Amino acid sequence: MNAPLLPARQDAALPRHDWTLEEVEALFETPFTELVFRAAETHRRWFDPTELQISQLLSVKTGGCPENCGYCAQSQHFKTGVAASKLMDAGAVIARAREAKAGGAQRFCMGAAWRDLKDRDLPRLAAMIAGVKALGLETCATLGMMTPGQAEALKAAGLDFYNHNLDTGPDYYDRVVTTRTYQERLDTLSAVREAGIAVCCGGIVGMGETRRDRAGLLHQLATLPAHPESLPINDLMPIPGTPLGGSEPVDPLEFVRMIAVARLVCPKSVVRIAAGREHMTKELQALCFLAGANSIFVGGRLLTTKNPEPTADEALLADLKMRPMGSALSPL
Ligand code: SAM
Ligand code: DTB
Ligand code: SF4
Repeated sequence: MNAPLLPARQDAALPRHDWTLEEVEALFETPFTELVFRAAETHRRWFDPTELQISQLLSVKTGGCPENCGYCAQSQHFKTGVAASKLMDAGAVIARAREAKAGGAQRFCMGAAWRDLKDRDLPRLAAMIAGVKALGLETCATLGMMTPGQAEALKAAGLDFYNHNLDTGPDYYDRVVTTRTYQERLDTLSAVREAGIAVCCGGIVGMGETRRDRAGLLHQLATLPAHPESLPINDLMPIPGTPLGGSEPVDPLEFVRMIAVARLVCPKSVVRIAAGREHMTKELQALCFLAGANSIFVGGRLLTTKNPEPTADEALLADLKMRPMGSALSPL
């Protein structure tokens, strides 16, 4: 009999697309030290565990969104005090991207509070994307739903990544947002993938969902035809005035479990601690990095909420002796 190509433990780190929900739930039930160890092992199989992918966000069109996502400061359905503004000029966005690059960002993510993309905005978005790309940054956008033709236009402009989150498991989705369906999210993700843009897709914990719902989200991601290149896990930033503004915080160890299971079911994805680092200790973030997280947002602000100050993140990376990774654009 031929010897296996890889020792058994490394075989376990190979990407699979046939996960069952029960298998994903079982990972969540694994004793904590065992789960984190297995996730760390898988992390090392595909990445240098001392490296972090560094992204920075800018809200290029804030507020007034017609969707009713129960967590969001920018929905026009809720009184959150966020003023609506128009789409920024390309030049102003490019200037902010230049600052982000000087601050150490590798990827610049442009977010708009839209239900969907309108063709009339494509020329300005294309100019923005091309200008940011020309600075030597990876480009990412999150602009709501889009059609295959719109995705192709953004790809032609130089878009590297598109962020479009499934947010939670399919069974909990209707409790969070009712103005669009899970299938519409999946359709946009296919348009992004078909256009040759890398997919950034993840979700949020802390919205009152169960562990099964969290497993449901990761099961959806792990059974996509291709795993997302970027997988953001957001810890809910509770926004007063939204239906989820009074949600109970998630146990920090449960957040670590979410990161570890994401690493195990999507082994080659870059897993980001997205929103919520503002409320996390450095010890919790270090545990997340040990459990397989290898990306953060930097820059003091997310879209409408706070992120750690750059000096705090510089200190965090120095304390942990971690450093920025090279491009995360290699195909899965
Ligand atoms: N409108 C577009 C959309 O919904 O796809 C793009 C912007 S939207 C703000 C991007 C993602 O940010 C959401 O899908 C959600 O996962 C995350 N997000 C929004 N508000 C959040 C909050 N208060 N806490 C944590 N994550 C949040
Ligand atoms: C993602 O998963 N998280 C980012 C980005 N993709 C667009 C957004 C976080 C938003 C946090 C709440 C706010 O700042 O309004
Ligand atoms: Fe609009 Fe996106 Fe906020 Fe939902 S998450 S309300 S789609 S900006």
